[in-house]
Amino acid sequence: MSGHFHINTPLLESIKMSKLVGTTVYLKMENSQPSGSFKLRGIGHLCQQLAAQSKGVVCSSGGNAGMAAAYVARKMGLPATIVVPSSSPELVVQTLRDLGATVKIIGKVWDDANAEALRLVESEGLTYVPPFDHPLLWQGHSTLIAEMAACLGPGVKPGAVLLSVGGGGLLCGVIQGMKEVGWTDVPVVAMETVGADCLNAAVKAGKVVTLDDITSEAKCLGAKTVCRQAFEYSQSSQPPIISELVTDQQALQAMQRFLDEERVLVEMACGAALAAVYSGVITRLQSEGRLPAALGPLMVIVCGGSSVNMEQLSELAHKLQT
Ligand code: PLV
Repeated sequence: MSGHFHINTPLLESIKMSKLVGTTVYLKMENSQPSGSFKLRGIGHLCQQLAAQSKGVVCSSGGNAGMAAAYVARKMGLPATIVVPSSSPELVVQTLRDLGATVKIIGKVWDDANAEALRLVESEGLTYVPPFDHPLLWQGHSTLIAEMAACLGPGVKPGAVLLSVGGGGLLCGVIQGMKEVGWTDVPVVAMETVGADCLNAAVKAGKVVTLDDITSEAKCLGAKTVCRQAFEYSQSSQPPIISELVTDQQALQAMQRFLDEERVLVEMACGAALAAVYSGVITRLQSEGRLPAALGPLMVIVCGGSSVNMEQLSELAHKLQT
């Protein structure tokens, strides 16, 4: 993937988290991508493949996919229209405008915004940039696993990979990358918040299901239906996927603790993954025998932080009363 837009992000050891779980914890700092999240990997790749001759791109997004699409379009000299739901914070809309995008606020949740984006593809002839459901996105996201493997060195396998799930694009990319580097026996802990739990609901039902509504504050995880490929991966055991939930309160507490201890502000979508460490999900899985007691290094994907600022953080704290 030559001439790409994303950067090779740092892999940092967290002393405090390592102490807490009793194994080395590595943080893959995707929040340090120029657009603020891992989405730049997949969307950069997709746009390079599909949008070179385009008259413009349109992306439906809870925030981060839109920021990545707007960033890439700007670099490619293309106009970008980003459709976000009304649940997206004002700071996201402002960032998108700063990136030169046209912003449309449509509907209550991402699924509503997506219907409008698809309409614009038809009526305006724009190139559709999906936020999570496309093989080119997964191929782009998979590069983060190749980077991790290169950092760990030959022959070193992690104990588990920890990430959060919205529509499942990150999960698909990570699984693809893990297959490529031979980590098919390494479990993936897939985190969602209660109320934005489309993968967990599908795993429980044994089929893809559509949630009635998104009631979690982790709006960037707020897809009502998980993509089919992510569900299919969850049904295979190579690698095994463990789907777990935390509450919004736990995700928020994780954000606050990460800010205090690691000096990095991330958003709720990312707090969901961090909460697996801070709220004891990893140690519970070990005690249940679903993760080995002697766990190898834990790889945590710090997926993003562009949908939050200090004002937003205190609003969340107020709303969730912690
Ligand atoms: N956010 C998507 C989908 O929203 C978006 O439009 O930006 N972590 C962060 C910081 C994210 O922004 C997202 C997705 C995820 C994790 C989950 O990734 P996914 O959707 O590929 O599972 C509705």
